[in-house]
Amino acid sequence: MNTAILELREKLDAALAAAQSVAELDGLKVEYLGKKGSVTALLKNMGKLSDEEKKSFGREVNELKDYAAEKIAEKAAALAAAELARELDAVETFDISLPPVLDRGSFHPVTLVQRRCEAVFRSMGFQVEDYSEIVTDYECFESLNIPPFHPARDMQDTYYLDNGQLLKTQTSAAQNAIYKKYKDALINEGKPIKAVFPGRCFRNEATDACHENTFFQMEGVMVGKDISIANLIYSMKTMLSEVFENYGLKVRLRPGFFPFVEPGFELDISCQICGGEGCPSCKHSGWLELCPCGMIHPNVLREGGIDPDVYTGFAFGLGLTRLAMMKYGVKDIRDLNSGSLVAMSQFTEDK
Ligand code: FA5
Repeated sequence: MNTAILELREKLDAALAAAQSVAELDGLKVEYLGKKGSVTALLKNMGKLSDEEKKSFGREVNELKDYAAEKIAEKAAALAAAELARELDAVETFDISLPPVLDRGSFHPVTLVQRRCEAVFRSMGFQVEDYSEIVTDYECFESLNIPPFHPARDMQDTYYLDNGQLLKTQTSAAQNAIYKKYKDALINEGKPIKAVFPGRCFRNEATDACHENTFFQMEGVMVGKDISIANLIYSMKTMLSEVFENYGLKVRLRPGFFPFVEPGFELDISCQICGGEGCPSCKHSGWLELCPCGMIHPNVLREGGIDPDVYTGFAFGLGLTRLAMMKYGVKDIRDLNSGSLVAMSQFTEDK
């Protein structure tokens, strides 16, 4: 074989052995077999050869062309097969005879605790009411004995819409509508008003382990003749004992000021995370402020169309998100809004 042809063939063999990709092979095809490729370039030397030599040189060049085309195609097929094998290895194998795993998801811990509270209150004869998240200033403040510029508004800064409405800061915003809805049955039929209304609340405030700008409360009211603080304490203790399935649960009442109750209280429960010893979730006090409450202020009853000289009532505003923290041992309230499915799907009791 002609030395130049032999050298070129050896060079091609080495390049083919080193090639790792189809792109490299395409490059080799151009380099060897293209119009300006090395095999075609060999033919330029033909002029210097005798007729006899031309014949055998031409044949050897053609053989080299066929050899190059064949070897490049072979290598391309080998690379494609290796690539397919790699892809197949990467695909997870599965056994089609295994039973299917149906992940049905789970309720959010706040939903679980809300449902539980609703069930307890329903069992005590309360209606469960729904209310909007966008409310008027009248609903959220004025009807609750908080006139414009009242200092109590400072503690509940919120998000205002251009039309003057606002994202409700407290579920108390539904109180006035509830009184108006049920007052006729109270006055004409003597049916006490007993309702709870859970809802999402919004406040423009910095977040920490026990504060969020978006959280849930559950409001409750009972209005009738001779409703007293004893009714309030009984209802709260029953609900909390049922939720925590702890009938020796410790609660304490402290005086608390809210313009829409008189007298007003803060109902705290012993911290269920640290057992009352003090931790960041309870601000190291051993108690968690959970449920402000009190006897409904006469002005609020009157604004709802109910005569405070005839009827009395209690109201409470339970912190549902904090209740979920206590119930499920969630140490940081922000975890509840984190959207982490892994964290939230641990609470599957009511799937
Ligand atoms: C109120 O919102 C009153 N409307 C409650 C009320 C109703 C009093 C009826 C009297 C009669 P307060 O701002 O304290 O009160 O909030 C009530 C509960 O909501 C708190 O005890 C707490 O558990 C929860 N809460 C308040 N702010 C936040 C917050 N930023 N993050 C999480 N929970 C909160």
